[in-house]
Amino acid sequence: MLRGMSSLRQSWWVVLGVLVTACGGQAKNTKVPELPSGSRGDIAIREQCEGGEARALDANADGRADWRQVYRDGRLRCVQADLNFDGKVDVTRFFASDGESILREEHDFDFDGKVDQITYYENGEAVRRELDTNFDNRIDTWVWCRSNLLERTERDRRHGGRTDTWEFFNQGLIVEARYDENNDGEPDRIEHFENGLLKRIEFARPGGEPIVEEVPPEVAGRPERVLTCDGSPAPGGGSTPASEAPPSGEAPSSSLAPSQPQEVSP
Ligand SMILES: [Ca+2]
Ligand SMILES: [Ca+2]
Ligand SMILES: [Ca+2]
Ligand SMILES: [Ca+2]
Repeated sequence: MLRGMSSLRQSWWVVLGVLVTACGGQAKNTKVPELPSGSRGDIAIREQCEGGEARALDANADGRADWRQVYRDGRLRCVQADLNFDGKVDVTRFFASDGESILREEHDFDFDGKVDQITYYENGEAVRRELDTNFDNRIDTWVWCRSNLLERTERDRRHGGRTDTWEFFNQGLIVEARYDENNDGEPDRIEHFENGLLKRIEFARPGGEPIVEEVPPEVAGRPERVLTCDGSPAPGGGSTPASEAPPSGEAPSSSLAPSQPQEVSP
């Protein structure tokens, strides 16, 4: 059971890794992807991709635009890319009024025309991420990050339409996980970790003190690892908290720059 919880925690992260890998395929663009439900971001920003001065580019020189840039007052505010040349936008990047600072990025990893991940940036660093890990067009994982290390997550593990798991991290290493096992919207099982090892579990009891169960090291399973915001390997191997600040989270390098693009009419 304990190990089951541990593997559950890491399983969605493996999903993210698969998503990122899937993106590595190729890049065309006419249709803008749908946003999944459950996103907590400001969707007004999507207007940045409309109007303005649009430039369309043809990255694979097949005579069809697969790349679109939208400028306002001479500054770049939106880039849309069709990475697999199927006519649907797969990556959209939004920029602040300076035309350089990235604000938000949307990815459609499985090329079905629906956004699967939204990443929010502050000062060039990814600070928040929303994922639809099972591709049902509903966000099920909300992630908060600092210096590319996990800080906090909320997850809808059962894909029932509401949060049932809350996790808290210290420099990417889990310290507490709360689960709503009986599906009443409130956590009723709280796991406490020390140095990544499960130490104690509290079971909530209606109208009474929680039952606390100490977890002996021999049944605690393997220690959790440091988790990064972008799924990349943690600094220092990831088995202990990072002792120094890791490189700040850079924008995912989803090869947003077409090689030798040829301009075509928007
Ligand atoms: Ca596409
Ligand atoms: Ca999708
Ligand atoms: Ca989902
Ligand atoms: Ca509950």
